[in-house]
Amino acid sequence: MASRTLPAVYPITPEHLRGEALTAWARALFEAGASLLQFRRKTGPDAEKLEDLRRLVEEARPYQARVVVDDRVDLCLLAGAAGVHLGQRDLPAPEARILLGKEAWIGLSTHTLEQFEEAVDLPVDYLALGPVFPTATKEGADPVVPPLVQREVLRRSPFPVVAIGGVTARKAPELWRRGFASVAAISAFGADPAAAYADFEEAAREAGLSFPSR
Ligand code: 3NM
Repeated sequence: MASRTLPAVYPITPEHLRGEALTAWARALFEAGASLLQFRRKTGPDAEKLEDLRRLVEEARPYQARVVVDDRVDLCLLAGAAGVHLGQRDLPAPEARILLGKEAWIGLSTHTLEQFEEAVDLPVDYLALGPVFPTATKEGADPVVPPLVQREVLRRSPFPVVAIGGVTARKAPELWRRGFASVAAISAFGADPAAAYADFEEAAREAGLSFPSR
């Protein structure tokens, strides 16, 4: 499905950003050209998550950008977000697909070859594989996926694969060259998202990827 093509860069919201600070952070990314954003919030009240997510979905609309929600199918439905990114302990992808329908984007996190093998027949649009580098952002992150496993997943995956974990604009070209369709990051976009996005864009151009920006 052409409309399901993943952009080369996939920013994820930092945990600490709330309310207007979060909206401003996202707006800077949409302005800079980001067409896909993940809302990730592990802490705090659900009502606050829903309110912030609704604001992000509104913010994305004029840019025709998509907001995907980490873990939470219920919040995705309530906010009219574009899809959900599932972890290994969330609702199974077939059940998420039943609730969200054909049009929704569904991504799934994988961390091992075994998890990848279980994912290949699932009704998902993309897989994430990570961490590809050490990361301090995710609590209880898995061990770094060995390069051999990365290669095997990239060789066999029927879905586009997103690299995650410790990704920076400097490290992104190596990942695109390995065959990752996209790179996802949190801390790389933390402080100055527009400047970070521009760095990724420049790295992509140097790597010979087409990189639409507004
Ligand atoms: N998932 P940063 S690593 C959210 O391995 C997340 O699946 C991971 O943050 C995985 O870009 C990770 O700051 C943290 O390293 C990514």
